[in-house]
Amino acid sequence: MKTIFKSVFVLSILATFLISCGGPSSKKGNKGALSGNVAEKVYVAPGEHDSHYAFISGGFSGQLAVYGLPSGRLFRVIPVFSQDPEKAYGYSEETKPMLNTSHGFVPWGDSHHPDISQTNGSVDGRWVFINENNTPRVARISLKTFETEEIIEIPNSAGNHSSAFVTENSEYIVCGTRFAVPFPQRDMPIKDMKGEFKGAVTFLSVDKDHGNMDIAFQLRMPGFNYDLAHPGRGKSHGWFFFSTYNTEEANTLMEVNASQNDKDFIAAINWKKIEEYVANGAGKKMPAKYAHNLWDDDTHTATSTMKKEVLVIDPSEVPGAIYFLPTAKSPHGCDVDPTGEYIIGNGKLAAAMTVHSFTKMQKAIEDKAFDGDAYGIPIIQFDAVNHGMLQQPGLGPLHTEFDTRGNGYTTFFISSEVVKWNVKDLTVIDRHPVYYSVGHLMIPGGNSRTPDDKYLVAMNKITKDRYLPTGPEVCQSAQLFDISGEKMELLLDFPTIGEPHYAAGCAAELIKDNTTKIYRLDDNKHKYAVKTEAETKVERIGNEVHISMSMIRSHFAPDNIEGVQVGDKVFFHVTNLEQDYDVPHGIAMIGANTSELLIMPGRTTTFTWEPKEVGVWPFYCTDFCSALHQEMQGYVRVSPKGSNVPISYTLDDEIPGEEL
Ligand code: K7E
Ligand code: CUA
Repeated sequence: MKTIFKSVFVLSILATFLISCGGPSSKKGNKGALSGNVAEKVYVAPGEHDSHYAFISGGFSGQLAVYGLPSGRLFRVIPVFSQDPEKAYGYSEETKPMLNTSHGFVPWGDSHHPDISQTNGSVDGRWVFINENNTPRVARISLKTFETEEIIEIPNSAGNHSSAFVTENSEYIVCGTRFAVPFPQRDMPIKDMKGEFKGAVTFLSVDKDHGNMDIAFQLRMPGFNYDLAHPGRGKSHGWFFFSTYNTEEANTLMEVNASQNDKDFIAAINWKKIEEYVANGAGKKMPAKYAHNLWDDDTHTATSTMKKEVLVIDPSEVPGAIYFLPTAKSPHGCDVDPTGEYIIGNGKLAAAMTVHSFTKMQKAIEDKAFDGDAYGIPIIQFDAVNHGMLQQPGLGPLHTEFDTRGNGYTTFFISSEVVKWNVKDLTVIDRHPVYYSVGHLMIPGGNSRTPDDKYLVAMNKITKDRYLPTGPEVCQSAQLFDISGEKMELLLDFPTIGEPHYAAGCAAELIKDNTTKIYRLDDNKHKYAVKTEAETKVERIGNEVHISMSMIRSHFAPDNIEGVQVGDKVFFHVTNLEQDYDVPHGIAMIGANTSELLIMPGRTTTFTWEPKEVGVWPFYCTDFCSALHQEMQGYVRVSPKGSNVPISYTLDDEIPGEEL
């Protein structure tokens, strides 16, 4: 009863705060913050570079946006899980396979947690991984090209939320299901879920050289909701920690251990030990259907392969590899400090935050200091694993990041603040309001042994009066803090695209000198690539017309095409012959139901057009590429179906390649 009362109390506080958006929101702005001194700290002079990259998730936009810090300037939106007509992602024939799933072509996704690949416990700037929550997937984005190179679907999962967090040598990326579901899926009464539904926790392996992902194994965990996760590091490398919530199953657990019923669990998973079990034959291959989509940088084309089975392991097969750590209450974030010693449960509905000790955990396992089990998984006694509680830190803790000086920084959604505290001593050092209802926060190099002690970005759900109004929907926003001193200093507000759930950041040096500037034409192995204008051509195959076209400042070859008929399906395979940095061309065709193409130097891309009316129809370059950009245009003549106008094509009245 007492527990229920407490929950109701906390929930009603939550409701009150949500309605009034109280606390700091009632105070107007923070005008003093932008004194000259502070403005200088975020001022990046024209032509200068920012010192850090920030990759901020787009949430329901499905994408990942790239910002500079400290300026907060938006550089690019990388399309990942959603179609993007600006870049033709998910529209061009080459990129459509990236969005294939076991449910067919899915044009949208919900991206949450980006994480940068790591080597020796530090971010290495090679790839960003990011999860998709709705149709469970994980994507890998190249930090050379800033393009999505791979997407793998996660079977037996539903709401891939505790993902895509990376271990300290990028051995694995994890995916924990947010929703417990029948595993494998089947038709069954929902009311019988208890004990019947399961929670898939999936480990994706990452190829050391190319980053390619594969499902190494999938744990069929009890049917809790696996909300967030972080890897062990340093001394706890080899372990992964997942927060869980789910009231229904918590009620079931009351039978297992009645004294723990106001706590959920952090699941501690020893993946190194599970690797050994797998090497010795643990697990069963189970039928499953999931898409694995891979971009090929030689052919400039993605392929989608439907995979058919997955290695499933039940916890009973791997004794000594999985434990539950009781954690107050309905924890959201599950965070591990840079030393790997402290595991923090951000209990949304708890008055105090749980800090567990890895050293104590190991001792407790050795001593078998257990408090029963949940579905066969030992529950470690709370006092045997708990380092201590951070008392009264704020209301509604969600996420914690760290610096290298022993401090944690936690966001409080309800009291709208970031709180700095000493992780070992469990003392609050500083608190600073944010505007408003903060979710995640990010310190560049977070989720590693070597976070950067300079900046902190708070990602806020509500903006209210912070910016010029834009109708009922106000943009979401991020706030930049300087954390180099004892007190946090608010430096800057900047708007974000979509909902910023989480972000990953690193020093610009790690990335900026490795960036791809062009694609070498000589290396282009696209089936319809042309290396010179002489190779361009137009071919009819039944009712398909394939145009192998080139583009270079400032014309298309060919630029006049005849012999196309109503009812044809016309493929524009277009190669950008430029070999200079930053000279893309675009191409758009009147009435095409796809999008324009934006084609980088040396690359070949395809769109389709199905002309519905006879006439002479123009196409043009969509990217202002030279002083003669407006002249970069051409025509396609469309004749009636069955017409005897032959296929012909020219540039300046000549067939391309002849006497040009
Ligand atoms: Cu927004 Cu990490 Cu999906 Cu918390 S989650 S806020
Ligand atoms: Cu090419 Cu504009």
